Amino acid sequence: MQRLSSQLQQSSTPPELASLIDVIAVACKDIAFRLQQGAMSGILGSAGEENVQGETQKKLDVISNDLLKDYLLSSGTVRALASEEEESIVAGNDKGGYLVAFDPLDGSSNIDINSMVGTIFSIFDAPATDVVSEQDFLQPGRNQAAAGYVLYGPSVMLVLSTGKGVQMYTLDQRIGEFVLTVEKVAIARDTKEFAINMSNQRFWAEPMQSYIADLLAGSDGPRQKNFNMRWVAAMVADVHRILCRGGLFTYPWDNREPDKAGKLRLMYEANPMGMLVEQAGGSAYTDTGPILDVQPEQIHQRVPVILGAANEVAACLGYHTE
Ligand code: AFP
Repeated sequence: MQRLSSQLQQSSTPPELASLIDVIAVACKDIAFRLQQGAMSGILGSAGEENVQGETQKKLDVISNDLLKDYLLSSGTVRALASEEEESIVAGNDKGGYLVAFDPLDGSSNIDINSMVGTIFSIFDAPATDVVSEQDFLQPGRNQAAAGYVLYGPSVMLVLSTGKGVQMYTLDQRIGEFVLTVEKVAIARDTKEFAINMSNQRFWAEPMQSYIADLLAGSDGPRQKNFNMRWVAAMVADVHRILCRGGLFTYPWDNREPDKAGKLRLMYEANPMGMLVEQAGGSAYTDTGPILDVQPEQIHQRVPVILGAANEVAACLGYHTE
């Protein structure tokens, strides 16, 4: 089985980018260990603080954020970083070749019920300028040099794209290394499975209500086939399922907070997942266009998300253009 570092070398990944990805992998192995210790590692429960999103932080949100920051800032490869848990960007090494945006622990409301969570990361080339600012992060996701996530599930998996398709690695606990287990991820164009939080149904815009109603109508309805539904409440786990067996995932705009474009964050959730899904032959859209073409306006910007099987995403978008 090929280890992560040799696979990156073999696929001609720029050495500094390969080194950065390896650092992220090491940091996530450390997070995985603490998660697997559960209650014994004192990581459960709330940290008693709110983050910049106004969300109550779990202890492991704080621990994983601090851990990732330490690893990244001491790697020498990171010019600056942005995190879901940090109000503004954190400057790194002046000579660092990359910018990193990350969600240190996506799905953290699942921690205390021993359900799946993950770390999501997005990597851009550092700017040529002397001084780095938030403005340097505000570039469309199509510019990403790499994107990926680590899913802390029954097995710990690293899923990665450097722009040459999508590969999956599994943590081999015997040697403590990520080894290549899927060389080329491909999402089927059609599906019979969708993921959405149905409890928000009455708050969605009419096109999404109509689209989902037609899925639920099954073989008796206009789609003339039955659909299955899944919702893990961790984007990283729902997207992993789609990369493994297809499907459509959406977290649409809703009118609970009409000024918010959606719940998911562009820079460190929608963009990295959008790169992975597109590189695997799927589609990733907001309700108006490809996620990777969105010009960001601030690092914690939110967007509505519709991603997965290309034909099913097109079918969903069709309700929005009718
Ligand atoms: P948390 O990290 O606060 O648990 O939120 C996870 C998330 O951002 C994303 O990973 C899920 O798809 C989505 O929120 C779940 O949202 P709901 O709890 O509203 O279903």
